[in-house]
Amino acid sequence: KLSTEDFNWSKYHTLEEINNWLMLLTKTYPDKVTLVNGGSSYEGRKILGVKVSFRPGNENKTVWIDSLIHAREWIAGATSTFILNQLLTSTNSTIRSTAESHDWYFFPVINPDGYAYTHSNDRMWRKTRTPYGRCFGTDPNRNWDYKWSDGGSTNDPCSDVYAGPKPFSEIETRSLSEYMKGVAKQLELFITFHSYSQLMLIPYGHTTAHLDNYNITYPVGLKAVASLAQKYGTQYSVGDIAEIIYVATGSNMDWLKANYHVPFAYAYELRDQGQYGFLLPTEQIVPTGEETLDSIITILKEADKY
Ligand code: ING
Ligand code: ZN
Repeated sequence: KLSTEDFNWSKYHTLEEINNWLMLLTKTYPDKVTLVNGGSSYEGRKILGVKVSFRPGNENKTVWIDSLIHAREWIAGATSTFILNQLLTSTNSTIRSTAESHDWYFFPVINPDGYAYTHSNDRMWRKTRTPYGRCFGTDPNRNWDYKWSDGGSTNDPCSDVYAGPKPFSEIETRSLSEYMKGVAKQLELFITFHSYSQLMLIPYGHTTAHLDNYNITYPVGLKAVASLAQKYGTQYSVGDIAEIIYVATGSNMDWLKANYHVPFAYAYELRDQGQYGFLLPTEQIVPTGEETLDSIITILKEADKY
């Protein structure tokens, strides 16, 4: 019989393994973990997530964590599932109190078709799998309806940063956005995991102008990356998307931040800085998860003051 013990962080898992583990969690922690359906994909898969609440019924400050909007960024999914597991099983008192004083939404694989394709056909696939002429896929992090196609994307369906024929052309982004609308008002913190480069990115991607509460989110980001560095010395930089990597429009983070004013929103570019890139060795999954969780605990310690 399958148990949650059969899932581990010594390897990268397939979509099926991740989804089976999420379903197992709801059976193992029926009063704390609820399976939620965030939407669907072009090829008919579900975008599965879980809601975690240790004090159901209360209106707790809520954290959103998603990953694998880009299929090849495998460490992103391994990190979000690692953190989810720690929140449920850790006996460390700081982790326990952070876990139990918030509600959590986890969506480990928000581009399920692309992720399945990185296992079956092309390890370096990034986009969805919708056919567009002789090419496939839209960049799901260029397809959201805020400043859509306003820089840092293309109208070429063969490009890895194709914005799609129109905003929310992809069922993945359209259906997940509908789900997010329902929970957005409760969110204190939004986190989306990407790889790689070791950066902590703050909205927005269309402009280097600082967002309204940059004077709070930037220093909190600096504290977060300082705590991230403590265990393994991993160095991150913090800044605006447009300032510290490149102009990029149509991301899920910018759409959420612009429409719902979620106080804290960060996109992580996880390990490494290019030595292995998307092919981060499995030995680095656990350390990446640990240091990233440390940074999230720091963010919440600060964010809860506001
Ligand atoms: N980087 C992200 C990308 O979509 C990003 C950076 C994050 C842009 C959040 C906008 C918003 O290009 C990778 N590696 O995918
Ligand atoms: Zn990415």
